[in-house]
Amino acid sequence: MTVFEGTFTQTESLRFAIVIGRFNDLIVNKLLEGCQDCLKRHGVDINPHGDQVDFYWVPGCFEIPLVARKAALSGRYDAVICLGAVIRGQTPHFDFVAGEVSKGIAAAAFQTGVPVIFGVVTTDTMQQALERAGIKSNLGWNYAMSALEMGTLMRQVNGLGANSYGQLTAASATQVLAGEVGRAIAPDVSSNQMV
Ligand code: INI
Repeated sequence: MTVFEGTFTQTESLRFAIVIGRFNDLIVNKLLEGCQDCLKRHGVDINPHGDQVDFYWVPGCFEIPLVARKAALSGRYDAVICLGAVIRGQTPHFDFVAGEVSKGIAAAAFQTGVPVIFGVVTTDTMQQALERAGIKSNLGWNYAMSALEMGTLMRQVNGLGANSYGQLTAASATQVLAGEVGRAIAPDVSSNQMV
C-alpha cells in the first residue's frame, strides 16, 4: 500500500503562478496579501523578480481560466493559484461570471494535469467578502496552503508513476524511498506502476 500526501516543507524549488482578477480589488488585494504571506512563511520567495512566483493580472474572474490554463500548459509551475471575488449584490450577471470561472478553473486543471487552485470568493454581499478577505479570516492563506499541498503531492505522483513522458523518474523514486518527499511508502518501484 502506498500513501501519497502533500507537504508544506521543502518548498525552495516549487514554482507558482498567481492569476488575479482585478474586479473587486479591495477584496482581491487582501486575498493576494494573505496568499503571499502564507507562501513566504513556508519558505517560498515571493519576490516578483525572483524565480518562484509569477503574477498574472486580468480584468475580472471571467478572464482567469484562459490565463490559468495557459500558465499551467507552460510547464513552468507546480500549481496555479487563481484569486478573485464575485459578489452577487453588485450585478445581475453574478451567476454567469461565477459559473464560468469555476468551470473554467476545473477544466484548466483537468486538461493540463497541473493543480489549479480555486481561490475565488463568491458571496452575496460585500460584507461577507470582507469577512473572508481579512476581517475574520483571510482565505488567501488557505488557497496558498492548497497550492503547497497539491504542488508537493503532484511531484510525488508524477515522479513515482508514469510522468508526462511515460517513464519512471528514478531520482524522485529514490527521494520517496528515502522518506525525503512526504510520507509516501513506496511500493516496488521497479514495477513502474502508476498509482
Ligand atoms: N468580475 C469579477 O471578478 N467579479 C465580479 O463580481 C464581477 N461582476 O460582478 O460583474 C466581474 N465582472 C467582470 C468580468 O469578470 C469580466 O472581467 C468582464 O465581463 C469582461 O469580460
